[in-house]
Amino acid sequence: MRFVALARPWSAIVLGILPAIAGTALARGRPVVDTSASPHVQFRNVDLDAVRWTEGFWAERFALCRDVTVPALIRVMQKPDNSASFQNLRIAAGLAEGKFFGNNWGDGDCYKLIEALAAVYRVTRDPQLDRQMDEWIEVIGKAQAPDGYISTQIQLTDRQRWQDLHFHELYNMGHLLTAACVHHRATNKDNFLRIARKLGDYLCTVFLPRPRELAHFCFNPSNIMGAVELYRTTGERKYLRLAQTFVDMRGSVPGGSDQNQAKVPLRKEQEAVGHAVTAAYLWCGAADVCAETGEPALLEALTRLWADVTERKMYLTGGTAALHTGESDRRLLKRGPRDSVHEAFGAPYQLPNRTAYNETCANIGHAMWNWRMLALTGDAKYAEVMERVLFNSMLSGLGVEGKDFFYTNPLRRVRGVPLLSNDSPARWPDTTPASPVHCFCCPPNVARTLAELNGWAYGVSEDTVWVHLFGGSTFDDGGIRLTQKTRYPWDGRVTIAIEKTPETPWTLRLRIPGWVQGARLQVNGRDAGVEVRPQSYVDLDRRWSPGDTIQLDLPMDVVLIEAHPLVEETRNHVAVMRGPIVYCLESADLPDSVSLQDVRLPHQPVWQVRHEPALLHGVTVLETEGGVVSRSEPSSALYRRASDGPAERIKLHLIPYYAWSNRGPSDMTVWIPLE
Ligand code: FUB
Ligand code: ZN
Repeated sequence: MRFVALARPWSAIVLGILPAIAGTALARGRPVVDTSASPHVQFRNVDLDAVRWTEGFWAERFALCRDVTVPALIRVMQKPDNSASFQNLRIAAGLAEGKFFGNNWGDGDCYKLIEALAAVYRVTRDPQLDRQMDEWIEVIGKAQAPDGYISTQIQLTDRQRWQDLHFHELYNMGHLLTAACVHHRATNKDNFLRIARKLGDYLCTVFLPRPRELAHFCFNPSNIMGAVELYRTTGERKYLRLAQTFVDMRGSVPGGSDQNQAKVPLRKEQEAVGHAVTAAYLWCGAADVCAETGEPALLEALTRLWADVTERKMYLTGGTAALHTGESDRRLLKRGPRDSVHEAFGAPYQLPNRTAYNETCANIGHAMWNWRMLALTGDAKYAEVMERVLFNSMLSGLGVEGKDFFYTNPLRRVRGVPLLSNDSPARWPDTTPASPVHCFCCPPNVARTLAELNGWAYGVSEDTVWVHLFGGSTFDDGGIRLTQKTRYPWDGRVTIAIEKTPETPWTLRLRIPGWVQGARLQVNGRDAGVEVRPQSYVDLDRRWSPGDTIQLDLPMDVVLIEAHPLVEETRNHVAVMRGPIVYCLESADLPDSVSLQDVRLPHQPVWQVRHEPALLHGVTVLETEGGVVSRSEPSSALYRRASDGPAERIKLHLIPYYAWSNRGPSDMTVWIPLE
């Protein structure tokens, strides 16, 4: 059977009607990650404008991103004293006077913002965004060296090219390549893509010969994703070879470090170690390569690492970096000393709450990787993790007002206890120059993710439309149009109406989340007659008619979660989830006289579930009764006689974890001790 929407450019290419023409800037597919011609994926991502959020949770976040986050970032990232600033590119372009300011990866963060603008523009067609992008692209073009190189932290200082991987040249360049491809797909313009090709050609001359001294080059490898996307946009296979080369070279000679996954070649790696952002970007890039080549060894390595992360090293929120600093803890690899690591995976089951690092970028990278693994395998377990991150550890990086940001995302906060590196007592606002963390990588990363998320929600394969994410939306690929209505994640009812359909049969493939019990699926008011298993995709295969409706009911019970007993920090604690949302207890919801440390949860709480539209931009809160322990001895004692148990009963009011720290400085905990 042929896929129904043959008019789309991607299907034409898949079917060989529209050959990819080497050397031309052919706008092939228009998704953010363009798998439209990738031979080794189970579904193809959809065009950015094929899906619109219409109402509800993700529509509200897209609007917040469009109306608040993106304008705030445009303003702050033009300030010369921001640690990621377009000013460096202006100086390199000869359009401004001054010295390089900021961190080594600021250019990359500017390109991420352009990517966010392009994705918003694809939906809104706001000419002001188009003009803003053109203005920046002109500057970037002028800043680019005649041979294609561009990285202002080198060009504006006395540093030489390719001397130190920590200078982040390839990180910056990788984000340029990706942003240029997304810009091209969003605008159909070539101005940024021309710069990207010139850069890609330069990188081919440097890296395709595989110079041994550059084996581990690049601390944070966004360049792999960028090179694959450039291949997908242009059809030029040398860019795919470039991406493969980056994967092959890393760890290929002695001297690399676990800190950035350069000690062991990826195909041989058994354990997730080191910096959680560099890991996620490496694995995303490798998954992109795999989508083009289908190489089994690469897929096996990624599958192995995914199991190590999700079975032993991931937080309940989907956050992935336990350590601010530490050592790479290897239980399987016996050779060599352990390496110092920071912002990194911990040992198996080492998941501290108050000192968790969980950088917003690492969490986003983890979601991006799971989205790619989902495409490679079609296995719902990856969508599960992707959604866990999106609702919890990605969104916690952004304040509910849309313009303040967390860099680290711990699962507990206790005021008065010293903060660790890059923690901040509250989200830092867009009005300060990257203070207090001097790093601006996370804000534009959140912005581009929210701007592009409509492109993650659905997928298409032959005669099949996949629904990965629930949210009020329309899907329209030319041949099929459907409307999804839901209040998810606050309510588990999802209604899909078929509005336009070909006369031939096709399959609607719906994701059933892993947390659900007793899901029901109906078509036109009658039981769909298919097995609805948690953590799977269920197929509705039939000849559809306009007006057909599908109703999926996902009961949203409040569930107590416990961790594996080897997670020391959560022994005898539970966390609370409802649907995909992880909840927390925040001091703002406790009487002043009660310390959050003293609160206990009963073993079988009775929950009241209430939606509060005016609280924290609209959240569903959970209420129950809990206990507060009394202290007969001073609470400052390191060790003391255990209390007899809770003395006082109080009402506990839990909010979604992502919404904490929006009501002033507070204590917060996800894991709560049991009575
Ligand atoms: O490597 C570039 C950025 O710096 C990463 O996104 C952050 O983790 C920080 O290390
Ligand atoms: Zn970051």
